[in-house]
Amino acid sequence: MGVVNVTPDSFSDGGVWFDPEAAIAHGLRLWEQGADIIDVGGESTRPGALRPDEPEEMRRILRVVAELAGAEVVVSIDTMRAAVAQAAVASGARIVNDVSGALGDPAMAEVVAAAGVDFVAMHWRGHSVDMQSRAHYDDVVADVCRELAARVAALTAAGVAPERIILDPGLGFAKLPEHNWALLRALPDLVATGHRVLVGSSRKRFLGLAGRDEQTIRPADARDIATAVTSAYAADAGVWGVRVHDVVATRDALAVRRAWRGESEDGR
Ligand code: PMM
Repeated sequence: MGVVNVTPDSFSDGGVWFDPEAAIAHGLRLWEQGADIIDVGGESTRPGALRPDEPEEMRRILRVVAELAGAEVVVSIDTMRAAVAQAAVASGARIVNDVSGALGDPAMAEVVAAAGVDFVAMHWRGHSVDMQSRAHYDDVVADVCRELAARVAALTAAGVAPERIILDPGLGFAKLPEHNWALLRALPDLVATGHRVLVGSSRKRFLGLAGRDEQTIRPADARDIATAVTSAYAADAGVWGVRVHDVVATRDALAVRRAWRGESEDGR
């Protein structure tokens, strides 16, 4: 899954693809580079971020979704708003990626159930403005698995088919670095739920800190090698997808993994 943030303020690429034309061109480029899905988002979720209002979020994403979908690209819409999800699906999006797991908008589960599309339910504890104050766990793996299971129960009760639900541990969302690493180690537990699993480690701060400290942390634009390594390990753990900014690096990592294992190309 390649990332197209149509935002002025995302932590890793904020502002670069804010112009719709640039965002569309970027999505097409990531698709040509071998992404299987392009994830279009109009709201930054960086720690401390303030939310755009709904008309502004719609304005940012709708043309980008429509043009990419019109070019036969498989598009997911990264939104916490039911109305935005609904409009994006009407414009051709095939997956709704909700970092709040349908907690952010009480209408989301019903909209997704009615649309009959895939739904990414990410682990989330509250909006970005103060989410890091919620990074408290007894046992991060058990707590995240339990809170995700509660989302699955709520979604299926609203009519979402269980096989449509993709689970995501929500790396960096109300998580400290040690929480992210524990969740990555426990990916097989999430895979064992039988749901498809998506992982979003790309360019996140904890990867900048691997083997470094606060003084020597890799900047966001120097975290793509670290990201690609996590893509290969995530594939080993059996995940369905990885959400990344640099598609070429992850495709390379996955090609090396396949060759190492004596597997053939996956056809794209
Ligand atoms: N992370 C971000 C945004 N959307 N969606 C899913 N499913 N999982 C994630 O980990 C995730 C996400 C934040 O990263 P960005 O600002 O680089 O897009």
